[in-house]
Amino acid sequence: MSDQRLLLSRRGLFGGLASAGGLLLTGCGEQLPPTYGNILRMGDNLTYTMQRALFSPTGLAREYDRSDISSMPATGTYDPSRADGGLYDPAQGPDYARLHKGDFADWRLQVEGSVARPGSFSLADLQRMHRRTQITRHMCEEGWTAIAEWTGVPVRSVLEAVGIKPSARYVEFHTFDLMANSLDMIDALHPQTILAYGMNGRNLPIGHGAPLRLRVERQIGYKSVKFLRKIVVTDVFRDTGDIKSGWAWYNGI
Ligand SMILES: Nc1nc2c(c(=O)[nH]1)N[C@H]1C(S)=C(S)[C@@H](COP(=O)(O)O)O[C@H]1N2
Ligand SMILES: [Mo]
Repeated sequence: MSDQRLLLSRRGLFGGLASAGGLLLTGCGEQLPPTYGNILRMGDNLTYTMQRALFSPTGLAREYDRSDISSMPATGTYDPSRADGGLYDPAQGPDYARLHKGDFADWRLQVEGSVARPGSFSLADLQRMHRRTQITRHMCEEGWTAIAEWTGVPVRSVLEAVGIKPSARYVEFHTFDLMANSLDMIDALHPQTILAYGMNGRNLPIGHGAPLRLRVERQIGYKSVKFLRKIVVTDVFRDTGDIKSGWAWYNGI
């Protein structure tokens, strides 16, 4: 409890009123995942509750040495502008093609929802912010794992820059393909949850999510969405696609 209070009440995070009531996990009821009650997602109840009970909210996923870096396949969508690859979105694919052609100079990350100062960030803006590099193991739900080095800005720093409102509970990540995802504040504010623009010391390659992808090191691979275009902070949980397509919303590792 006191850990969470510390984690969530740091300077600068709130752009609205001082009360943090909406963010604190108070009592057992709040330890249930937002998917509670969905019969198809009963497993979430156990994994979410157990993980939250067993692990500190700030506990770090293991980090590796440079010598541990392995090859990593680009999977799922490998280029959102290609109609034949992965989860192509006809509404976003052409935009992605145009931005890619311009070396992402015109790309912006929109940040909106329950925030005091909605706005957008260019790649250069994000690269000027707090930077974190981490070498971690990616674990895909299909069974393979790979180790890579990721460099980016903590989601926390971006949320501090826009100021989340005290009622804010979830952070949604929207992409240039048909993939989207959301995190609760514990995972969104975790120090290893970063928006990565670098991989293994270079710019993030297209196949791995250029120009910006999420890295959520304490959850399974599909939560680390690639090709980001928009972040929406919400007060209530909305299914961004996991549940209607049969996946768990919470999948801690
Ligand atoms: N936008 C988007 N993000 C995505 C995917 C995708 O198809 N589209 N695939 C997910 C899955 S299942 C995995 S395992 C990882 C793969 O990351 P990689 O292509 O960098 O190996 O990205 C995840 N993020
Ligand atoms: Mo995956």
